[in-house]
Amino acid sequence: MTTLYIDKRSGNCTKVTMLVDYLGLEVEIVDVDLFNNETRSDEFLARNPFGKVPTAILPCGKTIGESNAIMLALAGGTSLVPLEEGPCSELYQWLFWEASAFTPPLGARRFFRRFAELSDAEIDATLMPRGQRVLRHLNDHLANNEFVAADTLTIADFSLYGYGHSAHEGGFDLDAYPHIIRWLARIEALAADKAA
Ligand SMILES: N[C@@H](CCC(=O)N[C@@H](CS)C(=O)NCC(=O)O)C(=O)O
Repeated sequence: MTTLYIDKRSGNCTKVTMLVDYLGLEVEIVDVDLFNNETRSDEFLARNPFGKVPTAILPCGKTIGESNAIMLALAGGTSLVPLEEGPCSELYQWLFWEASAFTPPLGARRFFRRFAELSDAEIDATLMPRGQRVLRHLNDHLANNEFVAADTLTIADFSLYGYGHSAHEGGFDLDAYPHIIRWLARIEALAADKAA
């Protein structure tokens, strides 16, 4: 069985728990309180020196961090990880883009507004245009694509859902991105179908 260390308030953890629910995987959940510095405890750092959630202990006994790496491990071999096209698969591109470009501005603004309770004037002013740029990019892509990385649902959809669905908590107006709104609803409907 897989053990998952998560804080439910984290969008990076949401990606993984959504996937686990979608696949109906049996996992042991260990709650970690980010805001109580539990990711910085000696015990946690001994397990994952990156000091971040999500962290997973996989059935092989290996411990890994990084939400996208965990999803690749949990969903490998399923239709959610379509790598049949080999180097022409777009999956990795979207997973790397999510971690390097999409989530940093959206996650940071959400953290500063919702959890640190900073006013807009106190938040790094570059985050809003950076966030708007990545939302525009995703919205444009979804204008012609039902899913992010393939013709069907993949882990890239879960990955971008993590901070896409909560972008409004960072002060982003999702009404400006109608294709993202429709895509979020599509992912939620597929997840709800599986749960039913
Ligand atoms: N790129 C990583 C980011 C993980 C991350 O930043 N996790 C945050 C919560 S969203 C965390 O654990 N922060 C605690 C800390 O830095 O002490 C992933 O996708 O898993």
